[in-house]
Order: sequence, then structure tokens, then C-alpha cells
Amino acid sequence: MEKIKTQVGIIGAGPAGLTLALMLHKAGIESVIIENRSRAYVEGRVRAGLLEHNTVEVFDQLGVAGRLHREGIVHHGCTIQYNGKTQRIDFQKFSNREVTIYGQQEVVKDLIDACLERGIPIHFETAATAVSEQENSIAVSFAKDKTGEKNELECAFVAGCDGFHGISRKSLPPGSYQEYRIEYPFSWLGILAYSKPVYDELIYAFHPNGFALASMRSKTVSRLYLQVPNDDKPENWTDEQVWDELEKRLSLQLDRGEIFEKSVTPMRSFMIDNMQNGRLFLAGDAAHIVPPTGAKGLNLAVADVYYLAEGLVDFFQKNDTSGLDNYTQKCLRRVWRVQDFSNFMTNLCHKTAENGSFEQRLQESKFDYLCISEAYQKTISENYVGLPFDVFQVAPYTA
Ligand code: FAS
Ligand code: PHB
Repeated sequence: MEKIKTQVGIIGAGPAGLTLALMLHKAGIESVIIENRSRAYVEGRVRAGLLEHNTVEVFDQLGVAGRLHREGIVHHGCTIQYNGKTQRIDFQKFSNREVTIYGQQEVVKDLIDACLERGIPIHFETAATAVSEQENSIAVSFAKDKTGEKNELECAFVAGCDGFHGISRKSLPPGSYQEYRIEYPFSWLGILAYSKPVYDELIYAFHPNGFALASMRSKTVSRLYLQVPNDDKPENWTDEQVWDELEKRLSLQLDRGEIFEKSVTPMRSFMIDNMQNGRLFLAGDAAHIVPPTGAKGLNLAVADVYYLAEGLVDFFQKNDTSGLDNYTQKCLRRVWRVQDFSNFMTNLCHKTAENGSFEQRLQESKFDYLCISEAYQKTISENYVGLPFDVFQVAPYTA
């Protein structure tokens, strides 16, 4: 049996776990990351693509944003389109903050490189199997190979950054949290293509056939999505059908390059209202999932670990537990805000009711108001680019 000791054990080498390890390292706090997939697998997983202003600032402070600034694409606005009519949301005018287009797999590569360069151990292909509180510590049991040999990581604290399907949320005591969940009646068919984006900024488009999103990864690679039924599969769509439907919904002629990645992602809102127990703290998708319409999943994971790192540093440097005691409360105010914004953007842009129905006409009226109201545009702008971390420091609203 292998026994490792460290100050903070981190389960998961996704954006949450990797960013937390680097934040702790910056404060001289040791951590060890346990990751059940291979390095190649986690670096190759195609997922998010948009970084909020806060996230880029965090990566700047960690000294891991060099390639991001060289290869990322800064956007000062986006377009929301309804049945072909467009309204630009001007981030510069309303928020004076920006977003950066930079694929999650590139983020993960940069963070893993930085962790390894700085001597932070990452155990790949190592599955955490259980978390158990000890008298003055907490332990993560892990399986390193198929022998099923029981190994242990003993720590002062564990960060459960193991995503929606990980073991951390399941390690919280039954009844210690309430679940909130919306399963949307549609999914996203996403493609990556060697295709020059024929638009400068992202386009979120409602069309009677359904939603489409035009994004990008570089000046030669496009990232595009279509709303599809939940039981749809990538193999149900030829490349030509994908391009035809995208052009119809976006009212655009696209550069029909080679499609090299096609996948279907279900849409859900999920969260729990307690993100900690004893020495275990959850962060990122382990505690919440948002529909990607608001481009928030990765960014919310970074916000969680920003607050968790603050609490852990205060503990180790000043023996002050207040940040850890209030961790859930601090995270949840932002989680609720992000859940609401992601749900709002999803309902604003997706086909959720029959054309001509009362619901669809109300949706159309929202877009009509968006076109005439700078207040509405500012609301979308400040949520989309990401509210500053300290904005929630004021006492929370209590009914
Ligand atoms: P992650 O899921 O990224 O990382 C968790 C890690 O823990 C994984 O590497 C996993 O292998 C590991 N793990 C799990 N169980 C373990 C165990 N028992 N032991 C050890 N390791 C374990 N967000 C957006 O903002 N925009 C998007 O367009 C978008 N598209 C998405 C598409 C898909 C298909 C998915 C699944 C998610 C998408 N997301 C998107 C959300 C996504 O980006 C997440 O929010 C982000 O990866 C969250 O990061 P983490 O919390 O670190 O979780
Ligand atoms: C992406 O580029 O993958 C992306 C951008 C914005 C979103 C969702 C996905 O809202």
C-alpha cells in the first residue's frame, strides 16, 4: 500500500483542481492531485471555449496566461439574434470588461504544464475511491492500477474537484444538502471545423427550427452548436446537413471546412446548497452544472476555487477558519447568479414552445425589449463578462 501525505489533497485535474493547486502553491501550500484519466485524455477533452474577465485575471496572477494572451481571441461584445434580427451587446460600453475565446483543452494543457514545472505532483490514471475523515486529518483512498491495491493520501483538507460524476458529492453525508435540478428537453450538437469564422464575435441565434451558436477557436477553426432533441446522436447528421441547418438558423453563409469533432451534450441546470463537510470542500462541476448557453461552467469552477484558496491560505497562514466556515455561503451567491443567468440565456434563445404560442410570443417580446433597452443590454453584459469577485461581499439579501 502506497501512503502519501500532503496539506491539501485534490481530486480531479480539470480546471478547478489544477487552478486550486497553483493558487495554493503560490501561497507556499503543498497539494497533490489525483486524476483518474490519462494526461492525454484530460488535455484532449473538447469542452468550454470562453473565459470570463475574472478567469483571465486569475490566470495572469498565476503566471499561466502567456499562451492565452498570444493565441486567445479577445471579444468586446456578442450578438443575440431572433428570427434573423440582430442586437449586439457592447461589453466595453456597459461593463468595460471583456471575454477571451480560448479552448478548455488549451487551458488544461497550460495548467498541467505549470503544475509539473512547479513540482506539484499529479497522479494520472489514478482513481480516488473513497474520502474518509480521520481524527485530525482526512484521507483519500485511491487505486493506482488494476491490482486493486488500496493506497492512501492523508491530508489536512480535501478539495473535491472531480466533476459531476466524481465521488466527492457522493461523499457528503446523506441529507446534508438539497439538490436543485432542471433537465432541459433538448441538447447541443457541437462541431469543431477547419473553417474560417465569417463573424467577428459570438452569435446566439433563435430560429423557428431551434437555437444555433456561432463561436470559434482561432482564425481558422470554428466552434458551432445546434439545438437538437435529447435522443439525437452525432451520427444522425451528415456534415452537409449540419452546415445547411447552421446557415439556416444563423442566416449566414459559412465556410464549410472539414468537420473534425462532432458531439452531443445534454443541457441541465444542477446544484446542491451545501459544498462542504468537515475537511472536504467541493468545487466546480462536482457541486453544480449550468447549461453552456451562458458560457459559465469553467468560469464558475475557477470562482469556487478562488474562494476556497482564500479560505485555505487564511487557515494555514493565520489559523483563521472563517473563510472555510463561510465557503459555501460565499460560493452559493455567485452560483445562484450564474444559474439564473444561464437559465435566462437558455430560455431566451432556445425553441422551447410552439411558434405562435403565448410562451413563444413572450420570448419574442423579451428580444424586442432587448433591442430598445440599454438597461436590459447592460444586465446581460455584466452577467456575461462575469461580475467581479468582490461584488458579493455585501450582506446577502434576506427575504
Ligand atoms: P471537470 O469535469 O472538468 O474535471 C473533473 C476531473 O476529475 C476530470 O478530469 C475527471 O477525470 C476527474 N475525476 C472524476 N472522478 C474522479 C475520481 N474518482 N478520481 C480521480 N479523478 C476523478 N462549460 C462552458 O463554460 N462552456 C461550454 O461550452 C461547455 N461545454 C461542455 C461540454 C461538455 C461535453 C461537458 C461535459 C461540459 C461542458 N462545459 C462547458 C462545462 C465544463 O467546461 C465544466 O464546467 C468544467 O470542465 C468544470 O471544471 P471542473 O469542475 O474542474 O470539472
Ligand atoms: C464555445 O466556444 O465552446 C462556447 C462559447 C460560448 C458559449 C458556449 C460555448 O456560451
